[in-house]
Amino acid sequence: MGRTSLVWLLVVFILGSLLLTLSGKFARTELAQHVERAARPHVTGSRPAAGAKDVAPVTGIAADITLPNTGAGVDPKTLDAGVSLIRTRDGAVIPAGKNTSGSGDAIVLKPIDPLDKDAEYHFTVNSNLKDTSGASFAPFEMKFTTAKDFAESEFPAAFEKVAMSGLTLDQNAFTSLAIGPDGLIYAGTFAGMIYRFEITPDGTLAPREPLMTVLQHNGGPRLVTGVAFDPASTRENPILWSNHGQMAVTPEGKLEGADDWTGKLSRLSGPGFSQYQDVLINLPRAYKDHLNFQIAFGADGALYFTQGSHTSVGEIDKKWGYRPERKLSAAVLRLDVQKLKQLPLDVKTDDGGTYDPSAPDAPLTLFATGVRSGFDLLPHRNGKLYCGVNGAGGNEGNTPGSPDGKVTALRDFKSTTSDTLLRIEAGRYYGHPNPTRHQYVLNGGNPTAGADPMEVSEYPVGTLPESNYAPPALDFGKNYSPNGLIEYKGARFGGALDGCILVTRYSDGKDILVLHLNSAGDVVETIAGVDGFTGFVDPLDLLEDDKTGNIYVAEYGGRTISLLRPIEGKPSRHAQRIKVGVR
Ligand SMILES: [Ca+2]
Ligand SMILES: [Ca+2]
Repeated sequence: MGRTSLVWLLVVFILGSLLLTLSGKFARTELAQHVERAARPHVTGSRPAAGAKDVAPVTGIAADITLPNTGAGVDPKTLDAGVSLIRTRDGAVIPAGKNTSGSGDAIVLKPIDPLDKDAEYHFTVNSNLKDTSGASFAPFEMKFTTAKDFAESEFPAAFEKVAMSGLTLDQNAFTSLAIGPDGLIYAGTFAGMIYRFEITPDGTLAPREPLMTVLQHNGGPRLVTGVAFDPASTRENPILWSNHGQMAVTPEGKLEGADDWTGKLSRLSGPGFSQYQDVLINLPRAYKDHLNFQIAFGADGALYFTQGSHTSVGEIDKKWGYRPERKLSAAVLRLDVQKLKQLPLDVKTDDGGTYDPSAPDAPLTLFATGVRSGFDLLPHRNGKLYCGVNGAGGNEGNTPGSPDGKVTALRDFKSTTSDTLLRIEAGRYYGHPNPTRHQYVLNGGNPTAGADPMEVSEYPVGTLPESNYAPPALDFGKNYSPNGLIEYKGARFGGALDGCILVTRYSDGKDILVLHLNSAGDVVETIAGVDGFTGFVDPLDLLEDDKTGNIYVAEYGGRTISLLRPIEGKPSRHAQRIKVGVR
């Protein structure tokens, strides 16, 4: 066993201990555990949904599950016998890859070849599927029908997915990727260590010892959401910025229960990145998984990141721990590093804090607002700043009403809102209300009795959008969870991917979607089904090595990183290309 493996073992052990200590906080009563053992693990829903029609024949099937036995996940060895997809017409069992997510809350089945068009399939889970405690799943079956008119076409780009051994984490997950001036790949994790990898000549990654600097300076695990290298970094003096917040997780693996004001932006430098400096402290932190997200440096030299919302749709709600929006939440923030003086800068705005982002010399300011959950920011070579946003889940929130009564509050707002791509412009509002900033109207409001752009039909007709509201550049649909964004660079594939935005779709999709832009920066076409871009387990962030065109994908649920290598001269044959109307 090599030295690297020993270091990894040590890391896994330390982390395991940390997590055990942490989860002790959430220990359940024996009675609750007993009640839970009595229940069987079972499927709670699926995508596509039961009875769905016009399903794309290139679909994967995801089943959400409940695992009542504490500590027990899906036993992967039982997936083959316990989960299947069958063509109704002839009972043919469809060859497929079967997987479970790392947090164990889903089963994913991905057919190896596209399904037939206009055919019924049934997806079944039987009692051969077990959790790791040996308990059988309750049987489940659902049927769906594939689309009749489904146009697949060629797309000049294709990739091969290369499995890499020795990268899968235990009790931890990758959240963010960056490439350093030293040619190493850096990966932030939800427990605070930043892993490093050497890129070998064939593109596969070889682990180096991880950086423990963030953990060491914060007395334990931290949820690292973003890592980015300062543009002033050199090979000799790399400077790594990291956004992170309190790591709070339930025994089921849900990121919940964090304390407010625990977000930080920190700078790591020096030999082995051992020098640690908190630059911003007391950033807002939502009860759930919204915090200070990924970092991007703009062409203007400023540092940008999105600060996630504290609520589902603007007003306090139960699922989000009744925590109100803050002056800096649900916004794209801009840090002018030249204006920083004494470090760290305390940016607490309420609860005893006095930071004012609109003060004349404020280093950290509101660049754009109304951005609910923008995990990644992409400054594109076309000069535009893009952000993928997760919409609100259904049945969970409240929207605020305005004190003057002009905007009606919506209590128990039921709708799921769309996931979107935003083109972020200074001073615009993108639709997530925040009463502390006197922003009350969700998305496009409901100005007329007809269909309005991004309307919220629950509002009374006549509810105008906020005056600086900007609609999204693209509506992905619901429950896709667009997260990591990159601009692909390079002339391979005849330039077909050069300048396209690549976005991971974490939930539905489990893939990388290609967004083709026109010269004005509008999305004019979406391309799904590129070879190598499908079948991930909760893909979160991605990265291109510009030298090779290789893409690295952080799979949060898969707890690993996948390598996608370009294949020249062999186009993808099952791409789904959809033209998008420009607004
Ligand atoms: Ca309307
Ligand atoms: Ca990223």
